[in-house]
Amino acid sequence: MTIHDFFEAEYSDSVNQQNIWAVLNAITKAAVSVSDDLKKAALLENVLGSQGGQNVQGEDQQKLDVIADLAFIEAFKSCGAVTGIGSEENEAFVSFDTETSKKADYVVLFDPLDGSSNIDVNVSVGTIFSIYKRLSISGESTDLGDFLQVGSKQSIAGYVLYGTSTMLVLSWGEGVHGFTLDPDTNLFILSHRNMKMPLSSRLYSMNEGNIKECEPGVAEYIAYCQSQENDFNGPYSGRYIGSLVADFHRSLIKGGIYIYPNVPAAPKGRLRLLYECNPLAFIAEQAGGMATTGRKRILEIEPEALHERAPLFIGSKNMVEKAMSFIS
Ligand code: AFP
Repeated sequence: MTIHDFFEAEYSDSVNQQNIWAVLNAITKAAVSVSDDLKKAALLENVLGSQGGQNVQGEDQQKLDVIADLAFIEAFKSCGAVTGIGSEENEAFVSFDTETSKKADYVVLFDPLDGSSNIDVNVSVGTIFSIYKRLSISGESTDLGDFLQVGSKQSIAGYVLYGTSTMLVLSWGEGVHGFTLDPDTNLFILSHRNMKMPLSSRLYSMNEGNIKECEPGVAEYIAYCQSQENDFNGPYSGRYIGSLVADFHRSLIKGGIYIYPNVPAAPKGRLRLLYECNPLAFIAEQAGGMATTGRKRILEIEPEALHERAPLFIGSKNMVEKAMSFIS
């Protein structure tokens, strides 16, 4: 079943169905284009490598960050249902400001190419997105308030994983569903219906290079995972790809916990609340998992800035609860 047919059959809000499908359709189109670019990247000129600049976060921009950003912006702009976007690669939100888009109902926040430092070594990367209903008045330009909504208000959250296959995983608040791109037809086909995250597993995921720098509770939890005195009576396996989407997707399917805590180099965590933590938190909860800062539910944070960061403890419910029990 194609994503379109599944959406038509299962999405229960008939008033908004047509408009929000236009947004999702834009995402599938841009994802196919980015997936193609990634597959051919090493064979094309001017696609691999650094763009030579930094984004608003002070991180090196890869050429593919920019290519993916433009592909998604163009798809959203032309779909007619999006009034503006916020992206990791743009300092301010972008208001589309045509007569049609001023009347459009939705804003989208996204990270066009998460884990892009992994592209040159042929490791999985992803696109993460959040769709919200605008709060501003229809017919006027979108404003910052449309983008600074609490994560629990997301209309649809999801990600595209460009891995051994390209997959789109999403939730509109009625479970989590996964679609695999059929490269022969360029259609996303339902492959994972009603995904559920295992309540626990023996997998933990963290950049352990930071272990001596983080607060004691995090190091104590990792020591617990590595000890003989844990719930499995033996060491867990460590798995860290460095592409959040790929690390999260593994947890969704096999169970596990992913932790990116506060560290001195990133005192509020490294990951961005609005287009990394919130969408994945929404998916995690819909799949029966959990997402917190270590102290507070991610989906209840009132955002204050477009690119704000948050510490993230996400994954299997029992594991996130256990990790939190070590944090004072
Ligand atoms: P990039 O998109 O800039 O490569 O950042 C990737 C990321 O936001 C996330 O996908 C990784 O899990 C995390 O950063 C990796 O950070 P460290 O290199 O500090 O472990």
